[in-house]
Amino acid sequence: MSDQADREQNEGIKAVESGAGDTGATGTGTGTGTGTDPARRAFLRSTGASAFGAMLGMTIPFQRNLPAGLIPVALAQDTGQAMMAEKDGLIVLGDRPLNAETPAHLLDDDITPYEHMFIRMNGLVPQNALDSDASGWMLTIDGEVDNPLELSIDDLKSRFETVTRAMVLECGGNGRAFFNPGASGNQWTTGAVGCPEWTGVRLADVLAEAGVRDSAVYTAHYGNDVHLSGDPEKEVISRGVPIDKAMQEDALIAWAMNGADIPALHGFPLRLVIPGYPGSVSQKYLNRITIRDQEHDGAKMTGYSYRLPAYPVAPGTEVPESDMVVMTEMPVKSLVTFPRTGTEVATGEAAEIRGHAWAGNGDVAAMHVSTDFGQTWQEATLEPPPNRFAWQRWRAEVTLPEAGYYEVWARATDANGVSQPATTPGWNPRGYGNNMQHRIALIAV
Ligand SMILES: Nc1nc2c(c(=O)[nH]1)N[C@H]1C(S)=C(S)[C@@H](COP(=O)(O)O)O[C@H]1N2
Ligand SMILES: [Mo]
Repeated sequence: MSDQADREQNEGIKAVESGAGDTGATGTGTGTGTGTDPARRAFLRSTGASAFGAMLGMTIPFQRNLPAGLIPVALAQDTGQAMMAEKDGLIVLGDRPLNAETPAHLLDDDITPYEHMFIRMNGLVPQNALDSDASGWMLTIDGEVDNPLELSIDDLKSRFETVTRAMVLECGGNGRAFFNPGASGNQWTTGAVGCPEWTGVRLADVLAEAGVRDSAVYTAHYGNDVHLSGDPEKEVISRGVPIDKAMQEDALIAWAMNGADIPALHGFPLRLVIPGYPGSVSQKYLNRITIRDQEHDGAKMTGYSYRLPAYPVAPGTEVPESDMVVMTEMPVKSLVTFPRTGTEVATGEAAEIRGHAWAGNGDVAAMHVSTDFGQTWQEATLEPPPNRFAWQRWRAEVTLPEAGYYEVWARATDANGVSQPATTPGWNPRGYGNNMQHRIALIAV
C-alpha cells in the first residue's frame, strides 16, 4: 500500500474511532473560524455544554466577570451556545458560522431527529428564525416565468398538495477530512448527513403554476440569512439546480421537519429540499426563487465553490478556475450506525451490524460488508426506502473468528452498479464528493 493510502486508511479509522473527526493532520482547516490551532480544535471537538464554555472563554475577554445568563444574543450566536441547546452529541467544527456534524452511531434512526441533524451555516441565523417569527413571510417566484407569484405560507398550504417525504440531506463536503492533500473548508468526516422527514409542497407544482418559460435553464435560490460581515447587502449563499432537476417530483418547498416547524438552524420558516444533489442547493430561510435563462452565478455557485474539475486530476493539482464545473448528483454512500466504533463483541458469535445507504440517483441496489479489510465481502440485507431519496436500512450479521482487532467496512452499490471505493475517490481542490467506504473498529473478546 502506498504511503498516502496508508495514511488515509489510518486517519479514516482514527476518525471513526474517536467518533469525532479528523485529527487535523490532513485538513488545512481554514475558513471555519476555528483556525488550525490544535488545542482549540480539540476543545471544539470535545463538544457538549462544557465545550461551549471553553469556547466562550476564548472568544469573550473577561467572560469570567460576566454574570451567568447575561451573554448577549449576538455573542451567543457567535458561539452557538444558545442554539445548540437541544442538539445532542454533535461535533462542532466551527462556531462562526456554526457548523456541526454527527458521529455515526448517533445516526442510527431511520428518521433523523432534530437533536442529531447536522448543521451547516454559511452565515448567521436570521433574527426572525431565532424568534420563530414567520409573520408576513412571502415567497417570490420570478424570472423566466409567465406568471410571477408572491406566496404566503398559507397560500402554499392551501393552494398546493401537501406532501411528506423522508429525504437525505448531505453536505457536498462530507468526507472532506480524508482527502490528501487536505482541502480548506469544514473538516467534515462522515457526519454531515441526515434523513429527516420533510413536509411541504412540490417545487414542481409551484413552478408549474408560475408557468416556466421555454427559456428556463436554471433555478436561483435566495434566503434571508445574514452575511458574516453583517453587511445586509451581501448574499450568504445563493445556489440553484438545472430546471429539469427542479421539476422532478421529489423536490420540496418545506415548512416542516419531522412534523414540526422547521427549526431555526435548519431554515425556519421555509426551505428547499432538493434531494440527490449537494445539500447546498437546499436553500434555508427561502424567500425567493428566480428562474434563469443561464446557469446561476450567485454566491457559492462560481469559482471553486461546490465545483469539481472537469477532468480527473492528480492529488494536489492547481486546477484553473475555468476548468471547474458545478457539482450535481451526489455519489452512492453508506454508514455503519450500529454498533458504535470500538465496541467489544463476543468471539465466534454472530453480532448485528446495521446502518443506512443512499445514492444521489435515488436508489441503492445492494449492500456488502467486510470484516477482513475488504478481502472478502458478505451481502447485507437492504430494505426498500419509504420513498425515493430516503436512506435505506441495511443489516448484516458478522462472526469474528478469533479474539482481536477487526474493522467492519461497508460498501453500497447503486442501481447503475457503481460502488463505494475503499479509498478517497477523485481528489478535487475543495474536497467534495468523498464517498469512500465507512469503517468502524470491532474488538472480539
Ligand atoms: N440560506 C442558507 N441555506 C443553506 C445554507 C446556508 O448557509 N444558508 N447552507 C447549505 C448547505 S452547504 C447545506 S449542506 C445545507 C445544510 O442544511 P442543515 O444545516 O439544515 O443540515 O443547507 C444549505 N442551505
Ligand atoms: Mo454543504
